Amino acid sequence: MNKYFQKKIECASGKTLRKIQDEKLVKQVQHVWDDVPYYRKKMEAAGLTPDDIQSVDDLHKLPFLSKADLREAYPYGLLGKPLKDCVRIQSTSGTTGKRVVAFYTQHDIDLWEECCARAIVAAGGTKEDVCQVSYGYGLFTGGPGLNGGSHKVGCLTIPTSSGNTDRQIMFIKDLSATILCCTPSYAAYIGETMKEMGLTPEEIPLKAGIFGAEAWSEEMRHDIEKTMGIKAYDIYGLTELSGPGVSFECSEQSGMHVNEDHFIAEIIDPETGEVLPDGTMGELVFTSLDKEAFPLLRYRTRDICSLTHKKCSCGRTFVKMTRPRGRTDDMLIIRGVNVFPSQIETVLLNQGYPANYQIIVDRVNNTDTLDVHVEMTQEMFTDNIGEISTRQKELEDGLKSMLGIKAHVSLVAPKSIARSEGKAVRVIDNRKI
Ligand code: DLL
Repeated sequence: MNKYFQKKIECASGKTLRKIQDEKLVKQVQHVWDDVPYYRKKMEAAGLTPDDIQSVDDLHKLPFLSKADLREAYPYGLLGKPLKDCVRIQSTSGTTGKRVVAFYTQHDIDLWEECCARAIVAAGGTKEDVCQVSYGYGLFTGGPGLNGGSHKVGCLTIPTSSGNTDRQIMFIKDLSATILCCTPSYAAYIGETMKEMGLTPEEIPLKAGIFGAEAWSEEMRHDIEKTMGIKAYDIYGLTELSGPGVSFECSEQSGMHVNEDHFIAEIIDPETGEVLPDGTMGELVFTSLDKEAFPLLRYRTRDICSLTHKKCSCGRTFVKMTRPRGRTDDMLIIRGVNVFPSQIETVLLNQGYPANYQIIVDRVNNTDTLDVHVEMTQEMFTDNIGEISTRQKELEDGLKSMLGIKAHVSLVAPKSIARSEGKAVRVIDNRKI
């Protein structure tokens, strides 16, 4: 049976949704024009006034906003409300430059938590459930977002945050947690540890997982589902737009429904900015329709995916986005060829390896090199050199046919690659150092 947190809106007709978006967009454009001088200047530079935006059909006229704008406007330049009306900030880790600091009014937080509640209910959550939130808490949006969503659904919430894996497993067992929320790489690690403890899927009380915040593959989903005996749902979001819950997966597990009453999604050609049709891969762009404190219009996420309006068996009418295959800034260009870490992961998992790997890119004698360190499972582990080199060759062949370029594979001992409790760091690009 399909369940909804807010059925009326989640299953609204296309016409109703469109009307909501038209009305909210007009209001939001007026809001940024009146209250965000940075945005007003951008609109003026594009020769626009709020009158030019009468409906979603006019969205394409608005200028894009990018991470560079956020950096330039840091920290208050994009604020849409006086600070006295804001109640919280969240922030990104800032590994690639200045942190993004996003501001929230209480209204913004309520809507964000509702989005997360929709995701939890779509994963089968009810007030009978025990929801363990193992995303990091604090400045990162994962913990606070899912925590708030879990409260709204009425689940008993266990706010473990990330880390201390033995304690995570203890709570799952002792308090019979039924839903686990964390990054997919941490879920894989928790699953691996459970297996080592001798726990079978039948002995694990979990029934569902809500995993996101980083790119992961279908193969990784199957592995986690098998180890824990659960159904694993994807969830997407970014700090700039609120956090997790911008989109979420339903029982069909084939892409994530965008909460279209709050966000308009577009796919553009990252080079030209041209809006692309359904089914075409490109850069995801979002317009937030109700954010008061940090309203972003046509924000370029740098995530690569496509959209589909195909009817979904769950009954929701929201457009679906495919799982992001990576980010434009994640994409490695190796000897002129575009390579996404997710493509490498697919080959590894298809050949029975765990998702514990590291990609090392370097430049030697002016030529890019691609080395992939892959962990063997305990069952594969051997000191038979011949067997290892046969395996390495098989992986190199698989990578060649997936990527079109040669990669060098090194098989390494089980447990020799560091595990992640949050977002995994898979790529070391020495060319940038
Ligand atoms: O990662 C918000 C989040 C928390 C989403 C918990 C889901 C669950 P940021 O730290 O700002 O926010 O990072 C946002 O992470 O632009 C994507 O590149 C990536 N990302 C988020 N969810 C997914 C996903 C949170 N399901 C950036 N699949 C985004 C692939 C994802 N990438």
